[in-house]
Amino acid sequence: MFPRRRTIVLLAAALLLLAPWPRFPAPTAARQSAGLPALFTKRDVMIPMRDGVRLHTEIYTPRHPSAPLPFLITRTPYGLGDGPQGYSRLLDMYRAMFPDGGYLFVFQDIRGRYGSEGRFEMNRPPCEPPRSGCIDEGTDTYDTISWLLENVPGNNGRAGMLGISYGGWLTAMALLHPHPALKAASEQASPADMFLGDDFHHNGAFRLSYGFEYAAMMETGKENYLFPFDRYDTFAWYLRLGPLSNVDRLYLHGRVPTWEDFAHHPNYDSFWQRQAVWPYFERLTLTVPNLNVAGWWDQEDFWGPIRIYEASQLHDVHHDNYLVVGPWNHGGWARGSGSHLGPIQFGSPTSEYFRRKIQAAWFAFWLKGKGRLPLSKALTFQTGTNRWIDDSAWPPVRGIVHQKLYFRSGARLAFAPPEGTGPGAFDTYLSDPAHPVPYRHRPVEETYGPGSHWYTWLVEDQRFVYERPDTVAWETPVLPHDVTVSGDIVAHLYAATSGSDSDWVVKLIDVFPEQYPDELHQLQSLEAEAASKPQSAAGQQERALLERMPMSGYQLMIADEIFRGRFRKSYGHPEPIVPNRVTRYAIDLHTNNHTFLKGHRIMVQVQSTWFPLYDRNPQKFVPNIFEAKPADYQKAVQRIYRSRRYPSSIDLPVAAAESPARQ
Ligand code: PG9
Repeated sequence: MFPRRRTIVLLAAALLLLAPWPRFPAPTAARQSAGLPALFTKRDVMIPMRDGVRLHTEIYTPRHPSAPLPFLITRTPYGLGDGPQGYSRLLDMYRAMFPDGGYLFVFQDIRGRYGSEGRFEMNRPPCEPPRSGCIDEGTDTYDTISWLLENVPGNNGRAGMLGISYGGWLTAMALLHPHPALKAASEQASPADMFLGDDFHHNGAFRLSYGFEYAAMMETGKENYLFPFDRYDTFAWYLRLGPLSNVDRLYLHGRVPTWEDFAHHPNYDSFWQRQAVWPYFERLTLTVPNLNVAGWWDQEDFWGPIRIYEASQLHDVHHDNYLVVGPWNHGGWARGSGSHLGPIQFGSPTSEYFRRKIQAAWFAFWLKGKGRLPLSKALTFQTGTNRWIDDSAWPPVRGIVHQKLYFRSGARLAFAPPEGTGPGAFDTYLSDPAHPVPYRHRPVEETYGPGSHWYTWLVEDQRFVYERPDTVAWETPVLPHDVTVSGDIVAHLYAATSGSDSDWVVKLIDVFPEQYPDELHQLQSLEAEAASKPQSAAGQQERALLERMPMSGYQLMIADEIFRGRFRKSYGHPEPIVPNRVTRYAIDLHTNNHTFLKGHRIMVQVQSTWFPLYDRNPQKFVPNIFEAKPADYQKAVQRIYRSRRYPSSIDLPVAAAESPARQ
């Protein structure tokens, strides 16, 4: 197929699991794992599963334990990423848990990946109901725990499990039929449904660049692999690719199973349904306390952890279901200080806080009987005001009023509905698949390639597409008071297209003041820091970033989503759109906790392409977009209505005290 680039294998794993976004370089591996051999002894074992397959596992035992210890297990498809002393770099993520005596830390390659035997299957569906001879990631975890209890001395008979993303999904799988010794878990950024909301599709729209690059990375060999693009700007590469059928014809030749699944299951059929985890959680009574963790700007799996939390709520009779959401990108809570994401400042080290005060306390409470639970139910970081809020329910119900923010004439947004403008009032644009809207600034580097801006694209300043002819926008006047939005946001679009299929992208944006007061202050303090610590690379890079991306007038996406029109009635049975007929779309913009501060404005942008993250909708209905021909891709005239009869709007859960209705 294509040449392997083993030299970057570890880099990809590190990008996925360990490194902060590449603008701010990670500490070197040597510095990261410094001191670990003095603290732990390492054992490398192959643990047999019930079908005879053996899984490569590393076990780290504290050198001077004062009491029997619980296991803390992380399973991964990305390799254990040995540092220079042969110690897993994953161990470094748990430093906040070392001081109180530590754990018997266990890291395992899953079936078919890196040092483990067996066959890898992407998100292998669970054996449901369990039956003899059937293996899944849950049975592999179960067998691992049984082996550990019998073969590792000094354990206290308890195990905990956590992981991020694929590792979060593996943790979720372990909760369906848990081992009796599994006493605490933390599912972090687990995908919950690859067709509806996570890595591979959102509302049925295919995540082209992610799906293609991830499938190639995982299924070209046993170890991570980066596809050898011949263009640095992959926007240009994907555009030149043409229709999706060219992926197999030119590059993959039917050899990457997950790509074949994408192409042969274009609708929400039993393939995707069996793999989706949220329905299993809807039927489950949780018996293991689980801390679901998500990041507001998670570029991969925000939908999943929220959906698993919501599904687990249905039968949470033992009060075992918890949620933490912070101002993070994918896995951002596990690394760095979390005091900012790209240029967005949070006023405190949110990731360090999570690791020390929440995650470490969570496992110490359940596995060692130490301390107190660090949250009552749902701990969310409210952006804008930049503070943690501990709620007894999520979404919060008390003190919230649901307000509609209407699209109005003159590019305005208002809490009052349109008046007397008749059915015909709309804004219009031409969507051309030959000139799609980029989802992030070009050049669009390879997703996990060196220098990639993938990690922060959700906080990029949206001015780079604002006022493009194929993007429309509406905004409020400058807010005279704070508007806090806590809970679930839904966009209601009344839209028409001249085509017979269409994508609708809705972005809810916080527009910073034109003279952003903090900016000068931030620059001054960074300059002072750089002057006092000339070696401080981070300070210099931040300053450069601030200088390049001034916050004055910044357009920060708070919520966003795409909807593929063919699925408006059913994800299983797509239907053409009637051209030029006004059609109503309800688009879930997910849950949030954000304050649009006094002096800011609220903006909504709508567009019909988001490339190459999402494949281009041909805008002409075809049964399977993976088989669309070049001639199927057509321009379409799009209309977004904002009349009394067709009042497009955004439903916002607004803090009652600040509700515009009460002003
Ligand atoms: N978002 C990645 C992933 C998880 C599960 C399946 C496919 C992709 C990850 O970061 O692990």
